Amino acid sequence: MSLILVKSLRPKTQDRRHRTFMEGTGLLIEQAKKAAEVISSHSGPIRVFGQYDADGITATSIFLKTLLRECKSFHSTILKQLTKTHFPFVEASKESLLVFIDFGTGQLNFLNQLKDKKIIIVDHHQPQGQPENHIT
Ligand SMILES: [Mn+2]
Repeated sequence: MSLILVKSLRPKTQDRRHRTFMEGTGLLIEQAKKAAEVISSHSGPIRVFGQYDADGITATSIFLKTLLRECKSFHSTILKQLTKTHFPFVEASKESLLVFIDFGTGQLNFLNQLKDKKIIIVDHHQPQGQPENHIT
C-alpha cells in the first residue's frame, strides 16, 4: 500500500518523501525489534492495557494474539482512557512487564515513575515528555 502512495507523488517530492518514509519505517522496525526482544526474554506474565476505541481494541487484539502464539501468559484490560483515576490501578499491577497500547505517550510523567517495571508503549499519539530507560 505504501509503494502505491509513493508512486502517485511527483518525482521531486517522491524522492524526498520516499526517503523520509524509509527512515521512519527503519526506526519503527528498530523499535519493534527492541520491544520484541523485551517480550521474548520476559518469562513471567505480561500486563496489557489497551484503549477502548476502534484502533485500540484492534491493536490490542493483534498484540494478544501474538502473545498467545508465543505462549506468553498475560492479563489484559481495556480502559476508556488512561487518566489519573487509573494510575493507582496500573501501579497495583503485580506483573513486572506492562504494555500500553494506543495510549501511554501522553502519560510519560506517570509511567516514568514506575521504575521497578519494564514498560512497552505502542502508541501513535504525540509523546508528552521523554521516556526514561525502563520504557521501550
Ligand atoms: Mn485510539
